[in-house]
Amino acid sequence: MTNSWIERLEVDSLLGLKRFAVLLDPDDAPKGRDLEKWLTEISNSEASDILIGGSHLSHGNTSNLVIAAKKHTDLPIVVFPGSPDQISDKADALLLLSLVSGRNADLLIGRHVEAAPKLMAMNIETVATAYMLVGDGPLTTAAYISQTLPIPSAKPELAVATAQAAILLGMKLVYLDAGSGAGNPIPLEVIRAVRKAISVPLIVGGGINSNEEIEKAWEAGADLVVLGTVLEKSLNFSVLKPS
Ligand code: 1GP
Repeated sequence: MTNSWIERLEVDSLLGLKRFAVLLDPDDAPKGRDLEKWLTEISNSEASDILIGGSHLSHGNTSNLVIAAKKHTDLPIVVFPGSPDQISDKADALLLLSLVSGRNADLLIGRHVEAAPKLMAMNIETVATAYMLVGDGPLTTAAYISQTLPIPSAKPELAVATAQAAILLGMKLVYLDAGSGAGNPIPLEVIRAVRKAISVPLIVGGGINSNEEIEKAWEAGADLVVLGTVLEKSLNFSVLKPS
């Protein structure tokens, strides 16, 4: 029997069972009854997972949102932390992100050293994740906050070499992110090239706004597509329906 979140994603990836996750940003997520209604709607949708976290929080609290969300959904809740203070042992898993597209040592190993003693003392599944920002549109919060340059969209070979290096370093998952609210999603050629080069599960997110874009990302090789901004603005899945 497979129990861990990453094992289930690995199995789905092998079987070609495509998934999508809703990302809740603790700064912008609804509260109280609205949160309850939204989580019920997410649970009744075809969403497979809920991600919680953000690259920059002004007032939101990841741990509190995880606790609130757990009361209203049985979907797996995975922390997508922008910093060690977003760690929560109430979630089902935590993506231990290394920003391998950048050269900011703090986000490659520094924050992990800070977080490791806390994580080791917690009973939470951590998933070593190669987090890659890709894109050349307007500056995203993720690129600004991380003070890193994304991989250029027109250089799939750079994305491939970066993902391969991460796999050789033992990472279990690759997350290609155009950045929250990005003008353009990750180019399909980049998804295809990375998919061909690696066999671990592949997450794709950033700037995905429609069912058509979800399907295209899946067809190109994404196993799990993440939707944040588009649903956060409307709290309604009908915005994803083709017009
Ligand atoms: C951001 O991949 C996620 O890290 C989701 O992006 O908010 O643009 O959907 P959006």
